[in-house]
Amino acid sequence: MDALEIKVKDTFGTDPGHVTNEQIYVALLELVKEEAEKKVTTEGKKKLYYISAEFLIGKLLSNNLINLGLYDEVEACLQKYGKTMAEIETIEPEPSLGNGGLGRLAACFLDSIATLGLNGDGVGLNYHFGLFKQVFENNLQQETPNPWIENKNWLTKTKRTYDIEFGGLTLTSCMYDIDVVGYMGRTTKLHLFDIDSVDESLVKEGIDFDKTDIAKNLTLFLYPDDSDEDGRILRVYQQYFMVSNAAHLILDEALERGSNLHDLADYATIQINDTHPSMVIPELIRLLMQKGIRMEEAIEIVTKTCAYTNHTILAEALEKWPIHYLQKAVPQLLPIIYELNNKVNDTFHDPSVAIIDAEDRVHMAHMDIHYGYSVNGVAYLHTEILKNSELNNFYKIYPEKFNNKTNGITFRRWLLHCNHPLADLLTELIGDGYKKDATELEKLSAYADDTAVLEKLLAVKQGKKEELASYLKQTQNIAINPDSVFDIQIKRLHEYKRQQMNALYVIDKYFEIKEGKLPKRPITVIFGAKAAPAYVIAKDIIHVILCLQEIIANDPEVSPYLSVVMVENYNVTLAEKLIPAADIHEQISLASKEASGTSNMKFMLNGAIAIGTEDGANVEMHEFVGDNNIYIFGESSDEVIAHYEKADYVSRDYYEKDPAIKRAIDFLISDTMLAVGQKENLERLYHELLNKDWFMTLPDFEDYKATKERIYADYEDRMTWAKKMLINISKAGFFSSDRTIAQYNEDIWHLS
Ligand code: NTF
Repeated sequence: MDALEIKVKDTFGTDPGHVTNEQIYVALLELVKEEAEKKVTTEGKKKLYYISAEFLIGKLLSNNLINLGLYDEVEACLQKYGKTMAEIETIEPEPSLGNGGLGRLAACFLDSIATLGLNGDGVGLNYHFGLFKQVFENNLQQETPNPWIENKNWLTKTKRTYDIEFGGLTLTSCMYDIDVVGYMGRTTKLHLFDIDSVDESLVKEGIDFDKTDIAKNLTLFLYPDDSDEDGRILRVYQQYFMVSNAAHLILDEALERGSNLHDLADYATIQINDTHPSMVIPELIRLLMQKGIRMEEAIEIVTKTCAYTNHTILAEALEKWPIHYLQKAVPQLLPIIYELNNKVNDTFHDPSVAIIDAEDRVHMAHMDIHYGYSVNGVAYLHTEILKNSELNNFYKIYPEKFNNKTNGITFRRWLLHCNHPLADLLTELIGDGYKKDATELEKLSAYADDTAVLEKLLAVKQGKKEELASYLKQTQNIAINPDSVFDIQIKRLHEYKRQQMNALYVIDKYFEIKEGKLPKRPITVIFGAKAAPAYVIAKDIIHVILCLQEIIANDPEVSPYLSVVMVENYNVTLAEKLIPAADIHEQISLASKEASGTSNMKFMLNGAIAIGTEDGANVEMHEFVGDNNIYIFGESSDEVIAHYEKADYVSRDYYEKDPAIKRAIDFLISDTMLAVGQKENLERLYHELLNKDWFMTLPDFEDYKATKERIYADYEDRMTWAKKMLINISKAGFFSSDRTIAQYNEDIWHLS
C-alpha cells in the first residue's frame, strides 16, 4: 500500500476511492505533517531568526509533497482512484500572509534555508484574514476579508506563550508553527504569534473594524488601513507584538543552547526584513537589561546580532513613527530609543543620520543601520543607489556594513511545482541535477540551435497557455485566446511600477486597430494587481484597466485583435498559473525605483521574455542573457535621478508634443470611457498624468511603444523566439534563492 492509502485507511477506514476530496486533503495534510516532523533538526550552535511582517507562503500541499519526494507517488496513487492532485489542491485555501515580493521573498528564503539545511526559523504574525481579498464591482476594486484558517490546517499550536506588555495593557501570546519542508533537506519552522482574544466578528462591512480595541483586533489583518491615526498606531502594536515575542523566543532558545547572553551573538543572528521588525533592537536591549546586563553592553550585544535588509528607496515606504505613537503603544521602549539617538547625535552631530528627527519621528531604518552589523540591498543596482545616494551619509560612516544580496526565488515552487511539463523536458535534456544545483541549467545552452528541442519548448508553452485559458474560464469566467500572444504584468499596483504606461499603450493599440493597422497576431494583455485600500490613484488605475477590458471586449472591431484582462484577486495560486503561460512579461518600473523585482526571475525561469527598464534585477538579467534576449527601453536610473534632483520634468510638455500621448490621455475622459466608468476616478487619473506624473510615465512612452512593436514582430519568428526562451531559462540559475541564501550565510549569518 502507498503512504496515502495507509493514511486514508487509518483515518477513514477505507480506500481513497471511497472518500471525498476533502477527506483526501485532510489525510495528505496529516501525512505531510508527520513526514515533515521527522526532519526537524536543530543542529549548530548559532541560529538565524528571519523576522518578517509578511510570509506569502501560498498553498503548501503540493510543494511540501514535492520537497518530501512524495509527489509522484501520491499523484500515481490518486490516479488509480480516478483523482488528481490538481483537484485536491483546489480544496486548500491560500493564506494571504503577505502583500507582494517582500513577503514572497521571505517564503522562498525559508524554503532555501530548509533545503540548504541551515539552522534558521521564520518569525511573524498569524493574521486571521491576511491581506484583503479583492473583488471587482462596477469596474472598481472592493476589499473583503480573506479567511484562511479552517478546522484542519497547517498550523500547530505550541505551548509557548509570553506576556507582552503594551502601555496600559498586557496580552498573552501563543505561538503557532508551520513546518517548512526543504527540498530533500530538513524542516524548519515558521513561528506565527497570535492572541486568543482576537474577535473576527469585529469585521462588519468590507474590511472596516474598530481599530482601537487592540485585544480583539491585533492580528485580524495584515496592513490594516493606515489612512487614520488609529490604523497607524495599530500597526505599531502589531510590530511590537511580533518583535517582543521574537526577542523572548530568541533569548529563551539561546539560553537553552548554553548561551550566557553576553555571548548572544554566537548563538543567534536576526535578519530584520525591512523596517517592520526594527523595534526588535530596543526590545532586545530592554530584555537584556532586565536580565542584569548593563545598557552599554546590551547595545553592543544587539548590534552584533541584528542585520537589516532594505527593500525600497521610496521615501514614503521607509517607516518613521511619531514618538507619541510609541509613547502610547510601547512607552517602555522610549528611554532606550532616546539613549540610542543621543549616542548617535553625540558621535556624529549630523541631523541627517539621527534616529529622531526635528519633527519627533523615529526613523526605523536609521536605528537598524546604526545598531545592526549589516545593511543589504536586494539587487546590484539597488545597493549601489543605497550606497551612493539614498543612504550615502550612512555609507560614509559604515562602508563595511553595506553589502548586496540579489534576490532569488525557489525553483521548487516556481518550476517543479508550477510547470511540470517544463521540468520534465529539462530533466530529459540535462538530467535532474539542476533541481539541487540551479547553475546546471547552463547545460541547456547546448540545445540553443536544436530545432527539435525548440519545438518541444514551444509545445510546453502552448500547453500552459491552454491550461491558463481553461483555468480562467472556469474560475473567473474570463475567455482568452490561447493562440494570441500573452503579455503579462502581475505585481502590486503602484505608480512606480507603471501599470498606467501599459494601459496607455493598450489605448494606443486600440486606436491603431480602429484605424485599420492590425497586429499580425491577436494580443492578450493580462494584468493582476491589488491596490492598497487607501491608495487612491492606484485604485483609479485599476478602474481604467477594468473599463478598457469592458470597452474592448464589447467592440467587435477591436476584440478579435486585442483583449485586456485583469484577473481578480491576484495571489500566489494565480501567479503559479499565469507565469508558466506568459510569452512576454512587463518589468517596466521607472528606473531606480524597483529595488529588485522577483516576478521577473519567475518568468525568466519559465521561458518568458522580458520587456523592461534597466531597473532592479532586470539589470543583472540583461547582463546574463545579452541584448538579443531581453527588450530594454527607457531612461537609465542616472537620468531619472537627475530629473528628480533638477526637478525639471514637466509631463504636460510630453502631452503637448506627442500626438499619440495626447490621444491616449484624452481617451481617459472620453465619452467612451465615461460610459462604463466613474467620472471622478477617470478625471483624477487624467489630471494626475497631465499635471504631475511623479513616476515619469510619459518620457519613456515613445521608446516603450517602439520596443513593444519590436517584441511583437520578433515573436512571429517562432524558432528565433524559442531560442530566446531557451537562453533565458539556461541563464536563470543565478536567480535561485538557494544562491541568495548561501550568500547571506557566507557574508552575514555565518551559520555552520
Ligand atoms: C519590495 N519592497 C520591492 O519593491 C521589490 O522590488 C523587491 O523585489 C521586494 O521588495 C523583495 O526584495 C517592498 O515591498 C517594500 F515594502 F519594501 F516596499
